[in-house]
Amino acid sequence: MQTRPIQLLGVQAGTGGRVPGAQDGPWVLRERGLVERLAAFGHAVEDLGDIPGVYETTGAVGPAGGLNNLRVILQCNRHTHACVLGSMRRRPQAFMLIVGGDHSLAIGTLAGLADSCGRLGLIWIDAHADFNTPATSPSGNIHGMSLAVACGNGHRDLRHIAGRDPMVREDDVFLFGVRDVDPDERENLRGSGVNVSGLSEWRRAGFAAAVSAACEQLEQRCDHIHLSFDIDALDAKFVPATGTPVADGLTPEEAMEVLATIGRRGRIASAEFVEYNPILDADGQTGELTVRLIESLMRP
Ligand SMILES: [Mn+2]
Repeated sequence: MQTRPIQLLGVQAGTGGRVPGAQDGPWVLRERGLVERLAAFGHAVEDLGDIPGVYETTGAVGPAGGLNNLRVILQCNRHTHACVLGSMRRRPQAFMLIVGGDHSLAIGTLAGLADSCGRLGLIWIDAHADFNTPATSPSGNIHGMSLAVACGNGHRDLRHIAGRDPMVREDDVFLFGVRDVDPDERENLRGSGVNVSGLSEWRRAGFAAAVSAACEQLEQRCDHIHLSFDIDALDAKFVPATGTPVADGLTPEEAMEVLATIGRRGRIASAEFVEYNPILDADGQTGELTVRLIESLMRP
């Protein structure tokens, strides 16, 4: 990736999943020198600070739904939407880098991008499809619904954080690395236009080659390309400090090659790295790996 201005935003989303702790991800990644390490590459980093993940919402009106922590997640994503939208308008040439936080935060980032960037192209790398709706989710956890919401399927209040519904066209979404999908979620995915590569299929196609081909398609028809990277795309043994680890995933080397490939193509304009949970990270290994993954994307 060419050296360029970076707008860094932390989102302290921690109530989208079953295991609390991801809300501390942004500040632990900063403690590991994230800002300094990106600046050492020659990027001019503007640190926008963190969007809070917890709000006093007992006075708020509106249904709690069947969704866990819906009100607080709405608040967090509305603020994320406003911050991403404002940042993109103010510095349209800067790279927008978001660190989480659990994957529910993608609703706010994609909402902000959808309202500021024209036609959105999305590369989503994850062990899960995050394509549940309130009707199909076994848990009610919103971090498993964020891609569905962005594609226009899900709770109305979440969808309408953006002025555009859907935020992204299904055929402009490339989902890589999926290997843990709920039964009814699989039906949602089958009926959608999302381009899906399960982990084994992705391996057969070549990790870097397949992602490069997806980028090439998006470059031809989209105005802005965004990467949403869930660290549980990596094999569980390499990322113990994540809320929903899954076996048989990427090795760190494979993940870094994929990220370097996306960075080298040059058209990527924003990215988020999510689901790092420092409370589970006693030895700091997953935190260090997360910073190294970000470095792989951003290295000039
Ligand atoms: Mn995810």
